Amino acid sequence: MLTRNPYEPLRSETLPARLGNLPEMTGRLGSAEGWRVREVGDGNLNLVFIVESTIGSVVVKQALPYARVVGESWPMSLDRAFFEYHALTRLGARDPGRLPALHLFDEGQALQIMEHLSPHIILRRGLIAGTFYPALGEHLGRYLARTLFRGSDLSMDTARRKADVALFAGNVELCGITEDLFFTDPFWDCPRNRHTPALAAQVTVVRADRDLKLAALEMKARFCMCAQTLLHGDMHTGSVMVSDTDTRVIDAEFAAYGPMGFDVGSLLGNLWMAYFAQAGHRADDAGGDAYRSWILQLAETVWEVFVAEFSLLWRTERGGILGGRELFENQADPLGAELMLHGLLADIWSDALGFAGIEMHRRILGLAHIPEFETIAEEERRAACERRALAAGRELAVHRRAFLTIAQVSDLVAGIEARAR
Ligand code: SR1
Ligand code: MG
Repeated sequence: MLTRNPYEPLRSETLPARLGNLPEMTGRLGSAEGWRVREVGDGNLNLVFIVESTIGSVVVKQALPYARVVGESWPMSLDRAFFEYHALTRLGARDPGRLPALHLFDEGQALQIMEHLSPHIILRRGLIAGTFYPALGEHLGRYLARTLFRGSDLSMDTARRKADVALFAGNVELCGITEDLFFTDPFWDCPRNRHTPALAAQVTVVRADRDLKLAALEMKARFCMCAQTLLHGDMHTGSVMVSDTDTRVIDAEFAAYGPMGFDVGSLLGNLWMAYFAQAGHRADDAGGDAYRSWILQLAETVWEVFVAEFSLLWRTERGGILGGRELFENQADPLGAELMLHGLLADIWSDALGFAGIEMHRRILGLAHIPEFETIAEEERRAACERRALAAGRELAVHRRAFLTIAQVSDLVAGIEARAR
């Protein structure tokens, strides 16, 4: 049995011998002699292997005892695999079919054997390549509404909710990473940070910007103090896999209880960064306008579908601790419930914009950058794209309560891009 052995990181060469007696592997791939193994992890933390044979394929994901993006000088516990497993089962049940199927979780080896999504690719790569995904906005809007609603007090009873909050409160290491890397590091001269050298002047301005730093700490307070629902916790476009017709959400190891707007804003912020990166990806910007418009439309669809689905769940499924039907519907006052929904959606929206604005700073000025910008080889060109994203991010973070509709955000983003040309 795998679990009786002490933890040891897998290597492509050792994987068949170590996993070759597991029925979860042989049942899908046949005997280990015929397996082909590739390590494909390009995230910041874990090993990811694709294992294929002539009859099937699986993904094997294993946590490392350090942060891969930095190396062994940043030790980490293996606990994140445990939290990812528990998050995967919950999020998968709340929006069935939107996460990969889990075949086996081995806590001792910090290892998961999962469905190999094929022909899917990481959404970031598709956005860099300029690929259109017609159903993506609907899928992601519904996923966000279903998981955030069903993981909250609007759906869960007291006993389940308290047990879950206690369980995920243990994910301290990854929560701590988000607290520092997202909300604090980018706004001071933290040694972990890096930025495109041509942004030096901009960086000085950011770190002296009291209103922006205030917004960062206000959003940090929301993240730390508002245990509203079970979040994915790292809901960026590198945590989404896409094919022409399908969308899957992966990598939930940062799961924690937090404000609903965090997952929504992380995703929207990454879409707006993908928008600003477009000018860096095509020498003559051929087709750039059409693709940029599509990204703005995608962000709008995500939010609009989120609102529609969340409202539907509110009207048809609301129960749990915060159901409140005794006070409204059961007293022939459905308007009261609608007013409560309206207020909650307004709070999620302003939170989402605040988190989006901070995400747009930390991906440019902090430790963990994104391929949308990193793959723009020419420094001045990359810096120009990043400056626009920072300008939009500041507006969103500082003035998050002034944007009443997502169309206003699209106007902001498109206006910054147009003025730069
Ligand atoms: C040390 S981990 C850095 C980042 O990678 C993950 O994907 C999260 O976004 C985290 O902030
Ligand atoms: Mg990840």
